[in-house]
Amino acid sequence: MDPKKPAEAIKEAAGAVVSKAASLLEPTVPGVPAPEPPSLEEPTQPRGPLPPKPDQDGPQTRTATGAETGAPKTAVGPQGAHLTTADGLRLRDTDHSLKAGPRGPTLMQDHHLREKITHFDHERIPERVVHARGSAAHGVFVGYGTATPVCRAGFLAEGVETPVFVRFSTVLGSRGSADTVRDTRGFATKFYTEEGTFDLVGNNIPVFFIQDGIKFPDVVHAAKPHPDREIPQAQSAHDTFWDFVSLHTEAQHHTLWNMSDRGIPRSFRMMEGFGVHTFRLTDADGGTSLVKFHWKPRLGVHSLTWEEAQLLGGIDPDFHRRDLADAIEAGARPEWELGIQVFPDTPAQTFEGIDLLDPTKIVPEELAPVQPIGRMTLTHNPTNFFAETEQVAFHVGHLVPGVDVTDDPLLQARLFSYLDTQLTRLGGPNFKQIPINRPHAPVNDMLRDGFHYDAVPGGVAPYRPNSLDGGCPFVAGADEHAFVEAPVRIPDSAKVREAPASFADHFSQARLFWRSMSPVEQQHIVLAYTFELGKCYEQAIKERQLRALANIDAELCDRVAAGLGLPAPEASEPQADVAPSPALSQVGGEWPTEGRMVGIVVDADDPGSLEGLPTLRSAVFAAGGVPLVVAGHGGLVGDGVAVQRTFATGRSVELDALLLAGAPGPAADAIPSRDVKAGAASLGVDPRVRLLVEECFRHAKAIGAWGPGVEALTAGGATEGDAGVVVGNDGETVLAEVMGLLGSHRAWQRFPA
Ligand code: HDE
Repeated sequence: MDPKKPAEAIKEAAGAVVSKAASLLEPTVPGVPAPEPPSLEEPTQPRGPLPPKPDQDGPQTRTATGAETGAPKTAVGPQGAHLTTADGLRLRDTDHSLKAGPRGPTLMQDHHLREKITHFDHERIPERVVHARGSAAHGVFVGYGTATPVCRAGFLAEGVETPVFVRFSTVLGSRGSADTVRDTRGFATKFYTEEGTFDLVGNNIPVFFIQDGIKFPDVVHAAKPHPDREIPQAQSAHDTFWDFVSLHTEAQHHTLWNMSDRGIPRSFRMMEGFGVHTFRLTDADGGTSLVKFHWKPRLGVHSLTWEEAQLLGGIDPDFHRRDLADAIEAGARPEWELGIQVFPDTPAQTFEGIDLLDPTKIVPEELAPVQPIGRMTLTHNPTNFFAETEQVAFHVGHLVPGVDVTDDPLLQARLFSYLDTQLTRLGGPNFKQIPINRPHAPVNDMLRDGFHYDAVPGGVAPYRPNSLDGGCPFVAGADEHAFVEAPVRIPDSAKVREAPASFADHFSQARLFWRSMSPVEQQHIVLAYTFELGKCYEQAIKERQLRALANIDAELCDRVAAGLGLPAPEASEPQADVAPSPALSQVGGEWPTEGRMVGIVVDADDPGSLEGLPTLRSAVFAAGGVPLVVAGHGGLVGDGVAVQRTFATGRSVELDALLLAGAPGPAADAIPSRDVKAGAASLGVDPRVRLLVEECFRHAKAIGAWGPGVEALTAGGATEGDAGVVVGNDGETVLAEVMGLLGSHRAWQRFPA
């Protein structure tokens, strides 16, 4: 690390660059569907396409070989005011096919019909075999320069700004699956650096199920839906998954993370990211270090409760996708610091006895602190999902000078897979010429032809050596930004299919993770195992998994066994006395609350409830939150304040905190046969409001009430004095306290011990 400059000063400078890079947007509640409001009647005056929304951005307009074109980004979208064929021929009619008379057969010569249908028939491409469900955003990375002593990569130098595109994903589900399932999340970042594209293709969990890439098809086949009935979708609560992980016990550490709250993140914005493998960095003099990459979210690491996750699967399967896009649209730009744990590059490639080539192991931050090296801010939503989020192609082999791979056998297999998979998914070898994948560095690759080749190479000699093209392209030296593999010495060895002895420890770090959790997090883990194993049909699989749990921790095993109604087995391996790593717990800190959803329940018929509502909304924005006004009917309330959710459309699980400004009686649609949430007939407060309070309370969210709102609070079973419940004289005072409580994410004391 560079000792010359105080880290805070560097971070501040980086922050200034980011704010400059991102244009300021007016705070807004989510749901602005178009750049300008549509007219009620169908428009008839020809006009060009509308511009993208202010929160959207697209790939830079580069040529297929990386040159800046200077063209506006709209140049790659539809042009002109009139409907045309794909060849630009203007069309007079797209509603009727060309027929032999109004009742006659359709004519083969109708090119427009055939082109329109043919293109439609081929709109779908194969989804990713894993990580099919994802969402992405554009942003900027600014290097602090603190990595320069260990890494020569230009994009890590102080103040260097690099455009990035980040895609978050679940692993198991299909493209249309729910966001909030219990699963690992992908966290893949494309840095468009001037030295070539660098991809950091990581996850939100720092370890992996397997130690050798050859097992990847096995773990994925086991975790995907059963091949006979193709169920269940997007989840691990089924026999084949637990069959595999209970037999292949190196998967136990990752599985434990999945069963923890990390498996159900509150938001992509509130996830850590990890490179998982150890990488090798090279400094300007060729010196090397081993490192692990970490993304640390500014908002902290937070999770849903399991009940929230399940409800959201039905109520808003797009919860994470919506949250990311809404936050960026609202100006709450997600931010992470990139950090590294640095280890000496010794021949053993271990640190404090931990094998750095084993991707089922972490190095606790207490042993090797994460040192910040730059900051990433996501500033814009993609303009088009397919063009960008679907077609982006990451690859762990996309490296830049200064960043190299290690011999981690999982990483080695990935180096093959990511090129290969795109051949099927993106239809040939030229996917790097798709706009979102185009490098921002000049490309002269001698790769030629194939499906969808966009570049138009001049010359006649795509080979080396040549004299016909003047010898071009030339190879570069290390001093001319060439990538030079670190000349790592390979120990004298024989060809074997075998793992090092150190890879045989499958339980000590799982135990370390379990022991690092707070009691409430341990409780969530026990419940998750009990739920998932409870969904398995085969008794033997449950028993086998309990044996693995016994080797992790006897108490964990006992508690899960009790829930399953099975005897807890004894450990079959000696248990290491591992020290906990407090950095692994998500509980106990204070974090910023930007972009948090604050519901404000009002009584549209009670002026007292609506008093000061505009000021309160502004105060929520000013505190960094996003206010959602919830009322008995849509449209406007009070002095023209827009309603975002009605009692019928709103649900507690969308909210991070709840403010009760009124105690509305049953609205006109509070009829169980119309809205199941209305439940049994109730007196006083609308039953949906009662449910809102009950659920927010059960999920340990901050709740505030004042004036008539106190009656709604009581109707939902909460009272002043309960943990995380604020009662005050006016909305703004209550809001201030509620936002303070939100800083710790939940009122943790409310969970049963
Ligand atoms: Fe991947 N993985 N993976 N993976 N992976 C893919 O590439 C693969 C692994 C990760 O948003 C695929 O373009 C193998 C570890 C992310 O587009 C595929 C092995 C980690 C994404 C593939 C692994 C990851 C992928 C599917 C074992 C965390 C989504 C489509 C050797 C460090 C990237 C694609 C995106 C995607 C193969 C293991 C993360 C098939 C063979 C470990 C975040 O190539």
